[in-house]
Amino acid sequence: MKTRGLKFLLTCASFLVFLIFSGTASATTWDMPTPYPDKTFHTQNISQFAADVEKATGGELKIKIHSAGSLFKHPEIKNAIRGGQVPIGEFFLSLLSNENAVFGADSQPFLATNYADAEKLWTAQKPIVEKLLDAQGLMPLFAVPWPPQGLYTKKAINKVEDLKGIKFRAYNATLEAFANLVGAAPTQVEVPDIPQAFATGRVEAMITSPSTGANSKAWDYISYYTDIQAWLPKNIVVVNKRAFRKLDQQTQQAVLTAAAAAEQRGWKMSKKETAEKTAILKENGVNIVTPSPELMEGLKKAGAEMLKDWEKSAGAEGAALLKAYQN
Ligand code: PCA
Repeated sequence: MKTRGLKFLLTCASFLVFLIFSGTASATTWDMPTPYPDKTFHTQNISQFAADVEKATGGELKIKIHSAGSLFKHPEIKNAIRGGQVPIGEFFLSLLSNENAVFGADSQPFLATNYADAEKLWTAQKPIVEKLLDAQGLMPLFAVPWPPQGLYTKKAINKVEDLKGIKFRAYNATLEAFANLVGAAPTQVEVPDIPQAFATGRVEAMITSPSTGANSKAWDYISYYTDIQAWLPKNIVVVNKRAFRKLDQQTQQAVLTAAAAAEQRGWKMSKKETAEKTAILKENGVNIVTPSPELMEGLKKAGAEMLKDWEKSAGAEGAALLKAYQN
């Protein structure tokens, strides 16, 4: 009786071991860092992307999302993918403008200020971005814009001069340069740190989307949202090419198919966000302001100056991009 019980137990144990090994032998898990919090529509979109991949591959490829900069800090994500510490990740495309100005085209003030133009700009920018990333062993999977960027302030802003000396939250070098140009005092702050930066007085104004403003409860520290629709910057999802090639053909195809769907869905989500999140700002007592012609004229003047500098630093590739965009 005793030996029979033992035998049964051993059979169970070896069956369990078999199950564990057969389950993990071919299944792969990819860690995917993003700088943005869970409730961001971009993060919801990449979660759906991960679910689509898992479903299409019958669980052979799982993508585990690490949100709000919890695995890698925002400025480190691109190099973590490049170095193979993670196979895939999401970041703000124009953060790479220090490598090549072409990466920053979508953050140029007043170059593309609505979804139709943003789409045209991405079509012109994409082949160059693909080529530049390919040279680093990276492959872009999809890119999705944030809603048009607006101005959040404590006081009403009627002209550019009203921004003088204001402590300003920035998220990339281009916004920092823009803030400096209009006389504000910029500081870099990542999205998860926005409420803290306002609460401690480190910053007192920002330019960002209705999404990020509403998600960070802007009404707690500002009273005016001026709808300047200045640009539509993008997030990009990038994969390490070596990691991608390790997948079998079918799994690779599943990733590409889910990525194409994510890009389409993401643009739709972004458009929907614009009105929805502006309404939430309003419901919570923020004054939604149409910018004065004088303010717009001043901001656009600064934007035009920046575009000239951008053209100089973007060289032949930048010129080709602008030509393709303006055609
Ligand atoms: N939200 C992100 C990027 C642009 C946006 O709308 C941010 O504020 O950092």
